[in-house]
Amino acid sequence: VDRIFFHIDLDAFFAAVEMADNPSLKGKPVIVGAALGHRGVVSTCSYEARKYGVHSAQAISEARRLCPHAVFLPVRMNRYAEVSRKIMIEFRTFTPDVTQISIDEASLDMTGTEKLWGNCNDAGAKIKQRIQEATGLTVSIGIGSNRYVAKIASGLKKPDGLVAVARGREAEFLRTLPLEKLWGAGDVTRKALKDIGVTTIEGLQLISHNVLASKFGIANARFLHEASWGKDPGIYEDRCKFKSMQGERTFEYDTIDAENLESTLRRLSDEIFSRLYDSGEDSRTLSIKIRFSDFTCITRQCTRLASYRSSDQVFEDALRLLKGNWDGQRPVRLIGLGLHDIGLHTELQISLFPEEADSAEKARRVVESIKKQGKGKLIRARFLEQKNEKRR
Ligand code: TTP
Ligand code: MG
Repeated sequence: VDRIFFHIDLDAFFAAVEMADNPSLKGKPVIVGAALGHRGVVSTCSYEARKYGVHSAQAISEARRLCPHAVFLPVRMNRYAEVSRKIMIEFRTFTPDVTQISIDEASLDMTGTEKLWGNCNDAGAKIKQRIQEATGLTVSIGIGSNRYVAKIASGLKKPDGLVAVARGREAEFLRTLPLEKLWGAGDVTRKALKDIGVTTIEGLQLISHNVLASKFGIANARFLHEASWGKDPGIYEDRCKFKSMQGERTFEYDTIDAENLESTLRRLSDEIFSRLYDSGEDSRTLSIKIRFSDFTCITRQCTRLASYRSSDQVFEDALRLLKGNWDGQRPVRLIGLGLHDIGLHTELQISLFPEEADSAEKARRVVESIKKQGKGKLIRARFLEQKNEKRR
């Protein structure tokens, strides 16, 4: 099949969130970064501020010199993360195949969605409208037959851009761009390319593979060559390979105390699920690891139909695996818990269980918000009970 990818990047993300939250800032140069009077750098700035030469990673003092009348704001990372999560959820209503690249950027596989959303211009317009309605923010979209071309296209008409590269025109599209736009080739690479007489993307397309390889090594040469022809050198491949999150505890003394093992698994479940939740990604595969006193080790895993939505679900499966694989006799030295195949790939299943997802998600949010307000540590009721019992 002919595949189609959308690369979406928010415009002036942190600054745009500040402006959406405080409309009186609209139209003004807004600079988000290190707090007033502190040394540090600009995280980002509104497009109004960019006219004065302000940009990300610049010293705040320099930004202040270039644009003294700008509104300077500190970074509110929790708020941006919250908006980011909301945006990623909206993206997933357009396709289940969303690869989050950074806090404000995602690569969407939109293959086969024409019947739902129309041609790519229509689909792009719908995504823009949806994000605008949900958050008040604008996005720039690049569309292409692979993730690499889509990524490059997304940056060409910022802000509020939409650039679609026609299938079969990838190499031609790349040729029209200056070498600086070749994603993955930074200053150092460009300088080295200049040494061998390459100053344009067309030059890179035409140079002999051997010359390139002798300068950069085979792998880098392949990257540059493919990129210059508008083929995806696999820029997000490592993200598509599914990740794991794991934790483990080694006991001070080898133990056969079932309650101890259980409460350790409980804590590991909370810890790992919390990390998964923060990542905004999903998993439906769990494993436990048990290392016995003689150092032999077993791992067991299970896979659910739908993604884990709460640490209770994680604990439930972990406990079942423990009970099925430990006789209660062999002393345990270490216990571990892992979630696997982590990605953004199980969203379709979530909508099969809307109520379950909703209530677990809500409970989770309450816990998170209490944690953030610093209202003391939330302790599970059963731990309190245990403590009380011991006191009695
Ligand atoms: P970008 O997408 O690179 O920048 P942007 O969204 O502000 O502007 P645009 O995409 O329209 O060019 O980065 C996303 C956010 O990441 C940005 O809003 C702030 C943060 N960031 C930093 O904190 N430091 C940096 O050096 C960069 C580049 C970004
Ligand atoms: Mg951005």
